Amino acid sequence: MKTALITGVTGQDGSYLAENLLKKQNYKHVIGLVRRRSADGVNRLEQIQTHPALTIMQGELEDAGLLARLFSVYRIDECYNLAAQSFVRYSFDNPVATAMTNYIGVINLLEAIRHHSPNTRYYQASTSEMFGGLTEEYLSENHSFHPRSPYGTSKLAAYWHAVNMREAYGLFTCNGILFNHESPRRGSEFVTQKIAAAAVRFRAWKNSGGMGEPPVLRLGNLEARRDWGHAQDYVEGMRLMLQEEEPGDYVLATGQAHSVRDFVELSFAHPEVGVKIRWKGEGLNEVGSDADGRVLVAIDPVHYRPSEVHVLLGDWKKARECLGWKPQFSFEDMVDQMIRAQVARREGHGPTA
Ligand code: NAP
Ligand code: G4F
Repeated sequence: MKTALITGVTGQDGSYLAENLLKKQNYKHVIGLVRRRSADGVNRLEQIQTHPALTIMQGELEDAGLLARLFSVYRIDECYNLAAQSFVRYSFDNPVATAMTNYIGVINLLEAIRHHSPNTRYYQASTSEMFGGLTEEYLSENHSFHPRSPYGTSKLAAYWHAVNMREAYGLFTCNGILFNHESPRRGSEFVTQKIAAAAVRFRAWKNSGGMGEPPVLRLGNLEARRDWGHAQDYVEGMRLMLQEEEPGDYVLATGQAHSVRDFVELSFAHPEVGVKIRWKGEGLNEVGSDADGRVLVAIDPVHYRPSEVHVLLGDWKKARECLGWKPQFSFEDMVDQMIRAQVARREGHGPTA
């Protein structure tokens, strides 16, 4: 019977991972690290908040002393480090805060493990952003890195720190190099959730009689392509990595890329929304309209990034062969789930996150 610590438990992945572990027979205790908020920040834990095997502890990755105490007091078998400043756009304006959580926080955690609990198995939430998106190739664990944002550089530093602790001190550290994964619990500023919310906002406008102008979805780069999977599949992959005999680094991806434009078209074409988007114009002047010529999508350069990650496409062969991992949700299933969850939320009968 194991004890697991999840940092970032209030996030998209952390909440799914906590549910995943609590459903398994062999976890007697799941500890979730939560940072203090001025308002309630545990919406995504609605379904498990009162589970007897879940303990919520307050703390942040920047607090080395707290982490040391945590690993001295509890016998933690597995540590999943999912806490991060995870929004790429924000990292350009806030590089130091991003590095403090995403890199220094990882040093703090691994020092606590090294000194107080060297047998703890450690999962590091690494990312396809480390590759930088300058090539159309399928990206595997062996591909070189070229991060294109302060977020990417902070995550790459953390990646190498986890590898170094494995090589220097024999710690059981794994990097999950995860490509984008989404779900109804995705944060509202990420492009997929932003699009799903906008499509459903348009549906509400239409259903209430369509008076005045429809709401406009303002986006940045429509041509960016991502290998989008479903978060519930990916948290299972994280768990599997820590069950292996030897530590290692694994890509989790689907092997299919879609553009932001594809995501818009599919979301608005969803049966709940029912609009075929027609594109007109170029660059900053491009707009997406409905059959009556009403503008529903426009470009706002504020969403462009100083340097863009153009395309990410993952090769997940190692995860398939070594972990037996395989994504279960298709891209279309995921979009469908996100739209339906937005509809339920808007109509007041869905989970709040
Ligand atoms: P998310 O929804 O943004 O969740 C991030 C979590 O980290 C939240 O619980 C957040 O707390 C917590 N956190 C932030 N700063 C913290 C700090 N200083 N101390 C303690 N906790 C802190 O992210 P996600 O999508 O679940 O992603 C999970 C991890 O995987 C992240 O490390 C992310 O960088 C990485 N990743 C994500 C993807 C993806 O596509 N989702 C792909 C590759 C890698 P609050 O709730 O208080 O904000
Ligand atoms: O949804 P995004 O903000 O996700 P991004 O930057 O790919 O990062 C996510 O995935 C990473 C894994 O590769 C994680 F490590 C990271 O933590 C995070 O979860 O943007 C996706 C793409 C970008 O190319 C962006 O330029 O969508 C483009 N985009 C176009 N318009 C937009 C918008 N992104 C956002 N957030 N908002 C827009 O209006």
